[in-house]
Amino acid sequence: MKKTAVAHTNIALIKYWGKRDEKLILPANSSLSLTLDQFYTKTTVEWRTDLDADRFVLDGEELQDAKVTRFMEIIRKQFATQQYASIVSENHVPTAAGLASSASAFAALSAAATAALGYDLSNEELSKLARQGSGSASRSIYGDFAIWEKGALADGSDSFAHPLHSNLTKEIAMVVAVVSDKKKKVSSRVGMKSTVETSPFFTAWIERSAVDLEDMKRALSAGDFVKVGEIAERNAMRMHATTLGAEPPFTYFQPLSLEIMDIVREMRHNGIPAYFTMDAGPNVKVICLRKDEQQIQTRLKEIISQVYICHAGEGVKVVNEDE
Ligand code: 2P0
Repeated sequence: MKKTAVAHTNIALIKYWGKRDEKLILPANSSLSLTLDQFYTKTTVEWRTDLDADRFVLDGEELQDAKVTRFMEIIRKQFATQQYASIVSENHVPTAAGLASSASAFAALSAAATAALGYDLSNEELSKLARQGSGSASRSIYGDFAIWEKGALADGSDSFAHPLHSNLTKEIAMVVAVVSDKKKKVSSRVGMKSTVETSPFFTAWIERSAVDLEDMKRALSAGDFVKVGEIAERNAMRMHATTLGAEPPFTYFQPLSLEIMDIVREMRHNGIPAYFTMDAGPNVKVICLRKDEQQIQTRLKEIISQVYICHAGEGVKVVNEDE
């Protein structure tokens, strides 16, 4: 059977940084994200009896991708099939913006692959499965805000995401500033591992991110945007601080990233509630209210050409175009 699914990227307000189990992709800390409406992956999976290996085509190009191959093996084992699949994926992100994400990719692949096998999995089951492709994909199963619970069990059965309600969903925006479209020097997987193994700041990061998460949950349920922004910004800086303590030290900051942070602080000084966050790359995401998004975009466009306004997006969906 052939099925197509669509999943959106998400940006963490409380970051996932560090694994407690590399193989099962179990995180050392819980994380919290906002799914975005602008960037998504659309994936079609067809299980076939005439293939002797999976075929993966991304944006029209046939690829060998170790993460995808490994993930398809997990699916074959879990759902007891011996068939291989044709996987055709499209990333709907601005070309060469460095915004394509493994979160939307593995969320869409999980939904399409299991639907094509005839399963109608719950979001919890999908989240657990997507997590094994890429950790952050566990959160892209849901729209709006989601929390990925780190869980405590060794088999990972309690490590999945769930949605979190906040009345800020309709007011919050993210203005994404594309600093560089170059492939990152240190992938998040490698960066995380190095941080866990060598950074003396990692223990402090884990302790503080638990506190940040509790503070963030309270701020989101109270609808306190300023608190949400402050907590997200400090959490991101704490995550990035761990990389400077790694051996060898590394950073995702580039001069332009720092310049944008200064602009955000300057806008804040001038009365616009705006806060920044960054992931495993130099792009900066400005967390703001919808009413200020245009003004922030205009200001950032003075120094950077690609600036995108995003709002809360939807969770993963199997779409009806294969019947
Ligand atoms: C996050 N990042 O919470 C954090 C913040 C990057 C910085 O999740 O190894 O691609 O596949 O589980 O999910 C990026 O890491 O890593 C990420 P794997 P993933 O969004």
